[in-house]
Amino acid sequence: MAEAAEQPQDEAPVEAGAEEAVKIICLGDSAVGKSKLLERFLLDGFRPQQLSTFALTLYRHRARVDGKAVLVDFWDTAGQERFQSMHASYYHKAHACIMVFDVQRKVTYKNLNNWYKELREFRPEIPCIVVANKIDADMKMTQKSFNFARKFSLPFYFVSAADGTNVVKLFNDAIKLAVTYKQNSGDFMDEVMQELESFDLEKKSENLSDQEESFPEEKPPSS
Ligand SMILES: Nc1nc2c(ncn2[C@@H]2O[C@H](COP(=O)(O)OP(=O)(O)OP(=O)(O)O)[C@@H](O)[C@H]2O)c(=O)[nH]1
Ligand SMILES: [Mg+2]
Repeated sequence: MAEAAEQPQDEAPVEAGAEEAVKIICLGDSAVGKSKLLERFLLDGFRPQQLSTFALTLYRHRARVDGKAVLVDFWDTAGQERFQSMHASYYHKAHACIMVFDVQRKVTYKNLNNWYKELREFRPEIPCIVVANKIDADMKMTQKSFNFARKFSLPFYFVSAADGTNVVKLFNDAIKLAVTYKQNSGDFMDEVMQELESFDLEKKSENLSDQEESFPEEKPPSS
């Protein structure tokens, strides 16, 4: 069962019982169905009406991968342009990405180029799944070839949040990819971040020991 988390966090802490924690982001234009897909997966339901996501909604989910308990933070981001300034935080320390378009609106497919470009600026190597949503509304679309995924060698799924087609498979595969990525991460940006963080820590502890040394030892008062 999922819980809506209140505050965005940098990285999910590995809670008691969980052996791994990953962050998965859902990206794509407004109204392509990101929230509905998450709702279908996490709550196994679909309500046709809902407000467009305001900035961000976080969901925490517990999963099992190869017998290990995994804590998953899903970041259901807002596709509306007015939330552009939030994007850097969406990508920060993400381990996998689900990029959605709406088979009924060509512009949302075209805009994958922009989403993908931005994703790669922030996260050059994380796994990314391309998702064609709303196939229930037009099954003929599954006969069409969408070259975007092939061009970048990305996995591609036809799904429907409305009737549930492929939704469980999509999210379970995304979780597996995120865990594998985190465990084998040779991501250059991750390494740079880790270096910087430990460099900062070293500097702080050096400063601390300098200070310690400069304090004269306390002597008992003489007399
Ligand atoms: N027919 C059909 N409609 C869908 C499907 N998924 C979503 N919708 C509809 O598309 C609309 C937008 O869905 P949302 O999930 O709110 O879209 P979103 O991508 O989260 O949009 P933002 O939060 O604005 O970024 C809603 O009216 C849904 O009912 C689907 O699989 N089939
Ligand atoms: Mg939404």
